[in-house]
Amino acid sequence: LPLFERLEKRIVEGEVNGLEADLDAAMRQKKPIDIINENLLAGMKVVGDLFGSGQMQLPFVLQSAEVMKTAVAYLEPHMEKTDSGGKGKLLLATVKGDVHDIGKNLVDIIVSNNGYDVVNIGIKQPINAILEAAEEHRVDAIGMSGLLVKSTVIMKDNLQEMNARGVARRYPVLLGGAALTRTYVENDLDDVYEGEVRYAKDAFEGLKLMDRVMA
Ligand code: B1M
Repeated sequence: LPLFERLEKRIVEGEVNGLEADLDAAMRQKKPIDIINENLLAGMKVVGDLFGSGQMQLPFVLQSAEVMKTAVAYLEPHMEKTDSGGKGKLLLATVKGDVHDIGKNLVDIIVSNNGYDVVNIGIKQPINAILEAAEEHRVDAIGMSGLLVKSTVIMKDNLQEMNARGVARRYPVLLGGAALTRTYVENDLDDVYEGEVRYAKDAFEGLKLMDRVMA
């Protein structure tokens, strides 16, 4: 198989042997971020479709996710970075009950490579933990990720809880993840939250929103 098709297939098949050599070869032809967006994520999409249609079992999905993570970690040091940090601080968490973190961690990479400080507190984070960390680190915005349909409900609950605690105007909120839609966030959730809530379809939109929050 040609190099880029082989990379996509490595994600689908969860095949890590020879991955680094392929990534080295790929980096001679395109930027690491383009390899992620154009090839590795294409592989994850196939995995999602196969799993969704019952043609792939969960342990294999996990294996694919591990290869994806290994690949991103290998590419990360080669990505372009602005050398100055300190543009602002973003807290990132995957919401309660949800373990999906590949997207959140991509947001972390893109946003922190572009001059922001990121406090990434991981997966399955209840609103208490999110707000405690936000307070402790004095963040400028809170980013929540979640891929399950039920996570979209949790996000709504979280926003309501932030209203109730009187912190909505203090924290602009960025939301992302496959189960969300722009309309749901910009219409429904915008009506719920007393502060600013925005939808990011990908990590780059997350960065753009951070730029807007800090402007
Ligand atoms: Co899960 N899973 N999974 N899974 N999994 C989905 C989400 C699913 C759509 C698959 C399917 O059925 N086709 C489905 C959800 C269905 C639903 O809710 N209606 C599903 C299911 C059902 C489950 C389990 C319930 C399965 C089970 O146990 N029976 C279980 C849930 C566990 C839990 O959370 N409690 C489960 C488990 C897993 C694994 C552990 C095996 C693994 C996750 C490993 C990991 O993340 N460490 C996994 C995977 C890999 C997937 C799919 C196949 C791929 C997800 C992914 O990493 N995509 C996924 C299929 C799909 O999404 N269509 C699926 C790549 C990633 C880069 O995309 O995270 O969307 P994404 O991020 C994007 C944007 O959304 C955005 O930026 C990224 C791109 O730049 N973005 C943000 C994301 N967060 C953002 C935050 C921002 C801004 C942008 O600002 C804050």
